[in-house]
Amino acid sequence: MTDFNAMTEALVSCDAGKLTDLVNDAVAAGVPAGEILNKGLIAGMDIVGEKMENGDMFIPEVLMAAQAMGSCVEILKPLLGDDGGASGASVIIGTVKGDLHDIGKNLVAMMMESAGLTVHNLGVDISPESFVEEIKAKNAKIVCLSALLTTTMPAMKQTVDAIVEAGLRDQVKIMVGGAPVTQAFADEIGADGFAPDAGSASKMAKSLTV
Ligand code: B1M
Repeated sequence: MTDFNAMTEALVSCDAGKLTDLVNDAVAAGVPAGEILNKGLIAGMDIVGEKMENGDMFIPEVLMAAQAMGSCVEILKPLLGDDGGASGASVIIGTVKGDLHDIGKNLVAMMMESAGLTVHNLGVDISPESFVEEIKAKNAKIVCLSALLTTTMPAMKQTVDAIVEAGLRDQVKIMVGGAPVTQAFADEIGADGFAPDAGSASKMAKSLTV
């Protein structure tokens, strides 16, 4: 039986080598990639978050844990495929201005790519002006905004407002997500959709392109 606790422990202790071995072993044993992601990696990251909050882990260690998780997400990437069938519509995704968190945003991008969408991952700390420029440059049909900090949630509203001001609101659907984001917040800022995780974000993007 797969020992997900060993994975969370390896992640929390920033032991990238051990974590990679455990993930490879689980894959070889036929454990579904989504289960490895949720029960091993995301569960481990939640513990990292608690330790960070309590002052038991500091930024350099959290970064090491994040890098270890990122390497394992790369292993799981080809196995996390969706059922395809999307239109190939152009999607831009980025973490909003002031926010450097990208693991969840990259997972969302990956799931959307697997679902057949053409995803342009802009990165982190993306200003409202850059989102507007990229909508035009990539002829985007969906704009995805990610935020992990309560302090950067207002940048989501600023981005929606900038899209309205640029006269592009009717051309794009706007989706928002990230740990502190809620459906109520999405409604409040005038987004078209909120998804709590990468899987549902991918499904929602597909439904918005129909
Ligand atoms: Co940061 N951090 N961090 N951090 N960090 C959190 C978010 C925090 C909750 C930790 C804590 O205190 N418990 C806290 C935020 C508190 C708050 O605002 N309420 C916090 C803080 C305070 C900070 C700093 C301010 C710390 C400091 O400097 N004093 C600082 C801010 C830097 C900045 O952004 N300007 C900071 C820095 C960092 C690191 C750089 C060290 C690192 C990020 C590395 C990286 O991303 N490359 C980091 C990390 C790793 C975390 C935690 C531990 C993990 C985040 C993560 O990757 N989770 C996090 C605690 C936690 O979340 N438990 C924490 C795993 C990931 C798969 O989940 O990102 O939620 P998540 O994504 C999910 C969903 O949210 C959703 O799907 C994803 C997959 O299912 N989703 C979407 C995400 N985007 C979506 C978009 C969608 C739809 C769904 O549609 C468009």
